[in-house]
Amino acid sequence: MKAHDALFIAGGWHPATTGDTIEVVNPADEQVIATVPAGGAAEVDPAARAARAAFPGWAASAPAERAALLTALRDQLAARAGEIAETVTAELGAPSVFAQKVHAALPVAITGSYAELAASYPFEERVGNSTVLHEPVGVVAAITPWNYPLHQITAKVVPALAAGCTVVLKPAEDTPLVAQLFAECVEAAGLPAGVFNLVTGLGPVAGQALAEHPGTDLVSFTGSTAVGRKIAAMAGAAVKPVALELGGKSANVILPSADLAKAVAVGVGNVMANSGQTCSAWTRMLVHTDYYEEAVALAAQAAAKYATPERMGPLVSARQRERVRGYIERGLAEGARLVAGGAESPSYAPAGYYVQPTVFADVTPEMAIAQEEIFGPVLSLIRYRDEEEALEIANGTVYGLAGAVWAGEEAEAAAFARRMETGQVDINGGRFNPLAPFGGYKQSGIGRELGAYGLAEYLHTKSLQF
Ligand code: TXE
Repeated sequence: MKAHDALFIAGGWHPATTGDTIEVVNPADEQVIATVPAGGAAEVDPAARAARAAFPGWAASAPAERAALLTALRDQLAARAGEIAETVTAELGAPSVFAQKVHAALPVAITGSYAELAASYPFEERVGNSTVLHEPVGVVAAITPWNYPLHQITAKVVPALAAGCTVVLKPAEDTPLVAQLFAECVEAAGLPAGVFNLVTGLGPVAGQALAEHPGTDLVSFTGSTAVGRKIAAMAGAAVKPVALELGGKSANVILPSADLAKAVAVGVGNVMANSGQTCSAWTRMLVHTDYYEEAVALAAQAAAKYATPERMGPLVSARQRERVRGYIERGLAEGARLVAGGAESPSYAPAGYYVQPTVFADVTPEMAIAQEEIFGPVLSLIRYRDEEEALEIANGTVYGLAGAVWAGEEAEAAAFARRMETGQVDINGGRFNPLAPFGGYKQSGIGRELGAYGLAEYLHTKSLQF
């Protein structure tokens, strides 16, 4: 795996001052595949200054010009999709088909959608006797996680650039290689120097220095609730706006009129995708008591089909595997019934941070496995007696990121979805829409990503009265 021993600042690759490095490990075989620089405050500062210096010119550029450059960036990402997929497989462990279809393809679609939006967005509107201007907020500090490493980068960086902001990115230390590839694509697309800067490094060092830097005007963070809370507290003290995409514990509500077999099969697939490392995953399956045992049997069968390295990769790190195993053991200790998988390593994976696709039945709403984000391939089936109880359980966590509802008629499912305290609900399976807003209610976060909603996060609103 090719890696840069440098950071991308002010349009060029520069070595880190300390010489500190981070080892990148392939989670499928536990081998070190590359090292990248571990930047700190000494690297964040010039990156933030470069972004500041580039801001006036980029902010004043015509939206059509930014659109053209983002189209060029999309083309670069598309041209290098194979290499991107291989890189995500190497540093995250994603099976190659999933890496191609999701990890490499989604960022191309999203970058394309913002290239179009940049050209058509109403940056200026007339409201009565006022002209309302939507102006870029300035220098954006983007801090991203490892679970969908390139998607998380494009979902922040591209709308920020479309809005006219400049960016310093601190990607997750587990998956810095695809971030370096992204920087190469930015360079090749011909974006002006300093508009995008990359500082690889550790969260509490480079991440914190970036979030706290007085030269960054907004922090956009995706990751754990614990770190999100720290960033929000720091930003609160500095009166700096934040956008936070945090955890989830989404409910998949299967109403009695639904096609049970389909709802269970799609629901299990949703949880097992990306080895369960998806913030929006439908980790709680809510089934009416009359259909409950049938759903348990279907879910156990469906989960067993994911127990191959081609269908399910490892978790990202040894630390993440320990977290997930801890939750499986906690589920057993709390009295949940294990119907598929378990905490032991799967027999097909002698090395690597694998866990088995796991299903728990007889989960009650107050159990830790029904309340806390596990971030692994673990599904909890919860029983309900009537719709009101289903709603209470669905809304009964501190999170509210996503969810699903299944019913015989879409209208019935949608009526239930309207009462859910959550940011995005798939009706009878739904279909991904890159223009639809994505983000959380309650402790799942602040702000929205994707589409015009994601672009608006990076804009100030100014009004001129006539
Ligand atoms: O996240 P962290 P971790 C959840 C999921 C997972 C758990 C832990 O439940 O099991 O979080 O994952 C940077 N100041 N999600 O430990 O630490 C860090 O370098 C500034 C949900 O990997 O929050 C990385 O770039 N930045 C999730 C990013 O924050 C800091 C995706 C995320 O890492 C920092 C990932 C600090 N003090 C995990 N400390 C989702 N919502 O999709 C760390 N970072």
